[in-house]
Amino acid sequence: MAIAYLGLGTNLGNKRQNLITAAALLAERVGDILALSGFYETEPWGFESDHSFLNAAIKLKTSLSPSSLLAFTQEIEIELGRTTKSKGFYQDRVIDIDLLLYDDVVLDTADLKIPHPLMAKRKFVLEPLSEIAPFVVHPILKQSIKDLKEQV
Ligand code: PH2
Ligand code: MG
Ligand code: MG
Repeated sequence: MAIAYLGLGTNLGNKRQNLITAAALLAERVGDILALSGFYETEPWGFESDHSFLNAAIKLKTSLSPSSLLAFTQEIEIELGRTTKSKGFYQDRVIDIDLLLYDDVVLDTADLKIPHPLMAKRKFVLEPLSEIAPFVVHPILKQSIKDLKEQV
């Protein structure tokens, strides 16, 4: 069993419902949800949009490997109506589920990088994550999530 942390974001449709549905499908298919953060309204980061985001973080206990976990999260994104993946630029989306941390695993493949390469730069990730994992240490930066949050 592994402990994984996921970041969820949505800025289209019924955002609250999108997060709740995504969490329910994750609980059904990928493992037990051990913690769910509050929902944070955030401004679009890295692109211009009239639609604000709702962001959250989830702590999950799973027997899936990182790549299987990625496959399940991508399937859930598509089921919830996600049409396009960001390719070089960001776009509005119904749901985005990002794999942030997976135990102390460091992985750098074409399809999947863990920890999420941009997590330490993103307040919309660190704020919900530090609510449920303040003392978890980033396996590359060797700093706690709480400390990282205070630096962005
Ligand atoms: N996700 C992005 C890019 N920008 N901004 C906010 N506020 N929330 C997000 O989830 C988000 C973003 C890429 O996945
Ligand atoms: Mg993302
Ligand atoms: Mg994503």
